[in-house]
Amino acid sequence: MTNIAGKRIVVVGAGLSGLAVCRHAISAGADVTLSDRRSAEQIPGLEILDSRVQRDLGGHDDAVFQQADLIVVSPGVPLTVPVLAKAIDRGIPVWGEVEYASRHLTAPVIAITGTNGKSTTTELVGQMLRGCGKRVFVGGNIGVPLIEAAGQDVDYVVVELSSFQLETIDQLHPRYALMLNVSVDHLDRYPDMAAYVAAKKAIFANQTADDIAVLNGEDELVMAMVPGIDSRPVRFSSQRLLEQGISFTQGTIHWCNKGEQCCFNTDELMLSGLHNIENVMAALVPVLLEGCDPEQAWQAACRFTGLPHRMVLVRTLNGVRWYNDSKGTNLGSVEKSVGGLSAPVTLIAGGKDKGGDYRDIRSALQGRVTALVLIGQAADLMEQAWGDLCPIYRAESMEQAVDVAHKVTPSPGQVVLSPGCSSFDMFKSFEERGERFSEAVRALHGKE
Ligand code: UMA
Ligand code: ADP
Repeated sequence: MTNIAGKRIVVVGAGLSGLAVCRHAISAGADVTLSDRRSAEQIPGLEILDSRVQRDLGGHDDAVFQQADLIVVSPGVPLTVPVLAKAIDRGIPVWGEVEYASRHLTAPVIAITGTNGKSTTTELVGQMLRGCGKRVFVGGNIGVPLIEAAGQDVDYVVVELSSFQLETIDQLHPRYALMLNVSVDHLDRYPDMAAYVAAKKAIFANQTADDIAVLNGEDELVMAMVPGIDSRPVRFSSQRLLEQGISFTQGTIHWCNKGEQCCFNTDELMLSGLHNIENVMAALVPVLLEGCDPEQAWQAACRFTGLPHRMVLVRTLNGVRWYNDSKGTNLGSVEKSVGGLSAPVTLIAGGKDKGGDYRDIRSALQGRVTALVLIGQAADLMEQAWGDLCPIYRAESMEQAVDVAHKVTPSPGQVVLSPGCSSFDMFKSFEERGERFSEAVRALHGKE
């Protein structure tokens, strides 16, 4: 536990993470300044923040940063921001909100990362542990800052970690670190794929031989990390039966660990898709290794219907099924979502470009996607990459995109919003984007 009483702490970013750190640090007796490039009137929730927190708003004041004993940075703030880069050069410690939180936790940490499936797997681990009678905190990138776990009397802390959060850890030490998969994402923040992979790999940095690394045995980029990992690897595979680890073949998940074995019938799951079976397998590993009852854990997995905005069927109208996959924010997730559907599919995609190559998923779209409705900043790049696959339509708003999709999709057929981009060019968040889509779909007239 780190004593921060009397320390000068600068908290950077007044979003969920920054405001939560301010609340914690001020009540722990620190001298706290909140710094944000936005001005006070642009920051929701500032009016109820403790008045003892000093404010450096409408920009980041170099003088404030250079006098800090510790800087705690929000995940959305890159370390290349000049005031931060200068503070790092001068040797001032810069921690992320996750590192700061990890210094105030007492329960063992189960940490989940990967390019896709993090939130689903995090929620599954939480629900399975709770189904087995454990007291659990679930948070991190899933939407609840990790620092909220401080002081909670729980058996486990289950945390979803993004690459942004992993960039700024120092001593975070997960008992279990899950690496689900790695594919192209966030190349608008990282100079190249190697830098993104390195950020992800930091999840294992402080693990020792007593800890567990849960690894996707079929993912080359994940398995390439193994030589640098000191913890015990446990693999999962959706392609072949493993002698040790957890694997899926012919409708059954097999768990084999040091002579202990059990099987689970995946027809009982409400989640669909091979990717979700991978998520369930990864989630089962810490739960089973902690000695929880396999049957109780499995029943909890079977009750889980999935998180909002991940391939949710909004409605069926005139024989057309409308899916909201607004959380499909990178190409790997669009590939999985569209790959699970059969033609004819109208895909609504686009948003804020993250620097990947849209041609990478052409084979998943070809023969399935029969119309594309493009929105947002990435529309031109998508049209260049996919323009020859099917007819392309442009829309200026979500309502217009839904209207076009309604006109061009044959029945029976499917429409899916799986943008492959972040939402920030047109919406506040992926949640707002998904809600606007769902509302527009519900407003369409026709026969259910
Ligand atoms: N800001 C500055 N200076 C800068 C840049 C930003 O002051 O140079 C300020 C902004 O004005 C804003 C604040 O920083 O006021 C926002 O900080 P933030 O983006 O870290 O937002 P939080 O609300 O703290 O949310 C963060 C995560 N956001 C990001 O990583 C971008 C949330 O993940 C997470 O749920 C939350 O912490 C709690 O842990 C969201 C996300 O989009 C869902 N994550 C990415 C993803 O999943 O792809 C990684
Ligand atoms: P994350 O938190 O990593 O963004 P989510 O659990 O929110 O992941 O799922 C987002 C989208 O990613 C889903 O709608 C689905 O299309 C895709 N997805 C989920 N799990 C996986 C997986 N294991 N492998 C590849 N894609 C996945």
